[in-house]
Amino acid sequence: MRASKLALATLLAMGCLNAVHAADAPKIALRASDVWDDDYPTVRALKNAGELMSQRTNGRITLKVFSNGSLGSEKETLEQVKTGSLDVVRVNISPMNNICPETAVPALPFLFRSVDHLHTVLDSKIGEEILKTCEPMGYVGMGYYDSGARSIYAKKPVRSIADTKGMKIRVQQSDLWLAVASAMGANPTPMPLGEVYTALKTGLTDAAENNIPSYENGKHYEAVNVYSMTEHSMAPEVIMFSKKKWDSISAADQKIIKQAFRDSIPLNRKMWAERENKSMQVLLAAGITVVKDVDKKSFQDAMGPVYAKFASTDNMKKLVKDIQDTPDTVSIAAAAKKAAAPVAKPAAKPAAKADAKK
Ligand code: GTR
Repeated sequence: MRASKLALATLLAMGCLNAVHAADAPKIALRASDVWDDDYPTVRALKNAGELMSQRTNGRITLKVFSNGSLGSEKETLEQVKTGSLDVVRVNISPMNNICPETAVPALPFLFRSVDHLHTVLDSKIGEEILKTCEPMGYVGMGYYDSGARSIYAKKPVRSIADTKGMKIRVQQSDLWLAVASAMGANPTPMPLGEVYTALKTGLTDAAENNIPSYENGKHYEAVNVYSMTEHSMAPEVIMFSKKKWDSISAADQKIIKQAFRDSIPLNRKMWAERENKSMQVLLAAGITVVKDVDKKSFQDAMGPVYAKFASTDNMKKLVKDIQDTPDTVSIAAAAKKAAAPVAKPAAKPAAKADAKK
């Protein structure tokens, strides 16, 4: 015992402990799930996180990404993550709402004023605090990916809340979304993403709501061809790690894994912005009608009951207020990039012109 303590002390003194740790550290082969295909910004970012983990550990920690929902729907894969049969899942924050109620806050309608506002909040301690509330439920939040703004699509234009009255609309599997659609006067049907195309095609629902890339990539535009820019929610995507698995990983490896996910966020944001543009081009080329003159205020004014029900506890009210009070500054990553960028030289004064005038 004394001898091994002595050996440890010697190793510490020689600075060899890291080398010993690396040699002894176990191989970790992680599995992740995503409902979208390999080209989608969330899947590409997950793969990037995997590459970073692998590079930083000489291939000791790996992440295999199962795309296209091959391991199940978001609800099903969240269950697998809880039991530990799956390590990581990337989902929209909405299917988490019934699991850890604070996650309903960033999905609340008309909460974020801009993408900058959203990024600033998610990058701040508010974003971290919301993720932390899921740990007792079996999920360790690794961070957020972009999901843009969600709008309604149907066979007819939606210009104000009068147009959603009685509309059969598909919503995500979350009580918050049932309440949002009901507040719009619509009849909501919750279902997984994989069933939306058929529901729209067969008329089981008249409408759905999602961001531009989902409307395009899910081919939902083939069934209903009017996209109305209600932009009623900016519910972000989240990456959730199985708490069961997490607790079996050393603190040093946890740090590497979490950092790799964090470092994949700027790439995700860049790819997301590009994808929104690309998807819009595809939709316009397909002859989709995009309605921009939406009376958003008519929707916003109806959301009081949703806030009353879902921002009900003191903590949730505080989160809402803290978010509203957060200024629309650029996100931490963008600010750092801006700070590092060379300052542009001021344009030369038009001295000659002034002189000529004299
Ligand atoms: C998308 C999101 C998916 C899924 C989907 C939905 O924006 O990327 O993960 O949650 O919305 O509406 O089911």
